[in-house]
Amino acid sequence: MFDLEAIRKDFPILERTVHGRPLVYLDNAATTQKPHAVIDALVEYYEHYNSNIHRGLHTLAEEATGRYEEARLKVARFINAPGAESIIFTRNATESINLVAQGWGRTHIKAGDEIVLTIMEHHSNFVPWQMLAKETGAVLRFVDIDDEGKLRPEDWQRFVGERTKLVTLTQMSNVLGTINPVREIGALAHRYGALVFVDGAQSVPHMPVDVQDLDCDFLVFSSHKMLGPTGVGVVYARRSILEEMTPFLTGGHMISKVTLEGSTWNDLPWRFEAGTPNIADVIAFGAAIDYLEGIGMRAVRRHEIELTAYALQVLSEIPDVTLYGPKDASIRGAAVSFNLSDLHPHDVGTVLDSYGIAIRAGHHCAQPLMTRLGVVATARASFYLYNTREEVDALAQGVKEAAKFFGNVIVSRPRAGRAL
Ligand code: C6P
Repeated sequence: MFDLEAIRKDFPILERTVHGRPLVYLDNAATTQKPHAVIDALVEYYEHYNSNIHRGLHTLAEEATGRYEEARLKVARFINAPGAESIIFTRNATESINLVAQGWGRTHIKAGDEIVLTIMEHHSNFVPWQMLAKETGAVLRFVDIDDEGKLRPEDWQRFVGERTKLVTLTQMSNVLGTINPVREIGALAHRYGALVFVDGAQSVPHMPVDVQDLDCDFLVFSSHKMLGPTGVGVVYARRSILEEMTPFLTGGHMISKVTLEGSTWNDLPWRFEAGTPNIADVIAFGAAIDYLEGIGMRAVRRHEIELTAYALQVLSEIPDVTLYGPKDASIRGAAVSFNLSDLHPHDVGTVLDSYGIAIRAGHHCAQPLMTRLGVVATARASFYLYNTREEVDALAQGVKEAAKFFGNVIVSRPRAGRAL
């Protein structure tokens, strides 16, 4: 059963106040709060078995190694990866993308090859490929969106073809909330022998994701966006692809043998984890996955659909609010971007903060998308499993207060903004 009151009690930070008001935390697409179970796992590691892993033979080292590798198994099960050797720990989703762009891209992408992306990509799933294209002479092709912020099948069907070597796209937009048809696009890419890279930074925390069902070649995401600590990212890749990839970082721990003439690499997945890893945070990430599995990802998704539908409804009733992204909450995620007349979203965010409401305002690391929308920035509220309808009401009330506060400067609908 989805017991919202009990869930909220698991998150100590939700008890705090901001500017004398209860915290309303609606910045979950940036990072999420942590339950006691995750915080306790960190403390337990440092108080009871702090040790380096894979190196020592003593009890502490064995305990830490066991728990670290157990977290890898949990991650593999969570996304239904065929084996734990397909799971590599990095620092964040951004590093995960760079690992693939460098480790796979540099050896497999040649001049004239095409990499297909979408206009809604986060900079982290854009800049590494842009760099790779510059280095190799490959061509980037961007699939556009329709008026509701969705990809049009006729567009990606037109863009994917004989020259495509990689299709890389987000499964859920951090700005529009759009959920992309990754399986269908991937099937087309595979027909042309291209690989499929999925940015799951926003999808994996919020909905069931099964890499075998998606039939993707790579999937990346971050622990901190799914109740886990900062400093842990994940690469999932098919084993056969990992076998052929070059290590991104080299040095200790990732080698098999080092001589003056050269080095050979460790087995998978350790070949891609150079140096002492982020042991405590990986173990606590395992606790975050246990927590999410205890609630159930279907239940998380159901709750977010309800909240998003409600948020879209109440925000759309406020005069001068422009909403971006699909209108139907059942086909989108819980990141809701909006603008209030032609106010700068930073001003809206500042007023909301004075009521204890945390949202994000800015370009959300998606400047090409902002350009496409004809805006420089948006305000964004993003929900998670612990958010309530009352918090959505507080958001709507705060936006109305912002409208009142800046009343004198609100003269019309946004000049630059193009509603999606
Ligand atoms: N988006 C947001 O507020 P990192 O920072 O490496 O953990 O995740 C990068 C990233 C990659 N892809 C998508 C779709 C993302 O949303 C993010 C992070 C945050 O929207 C911080 S900019």
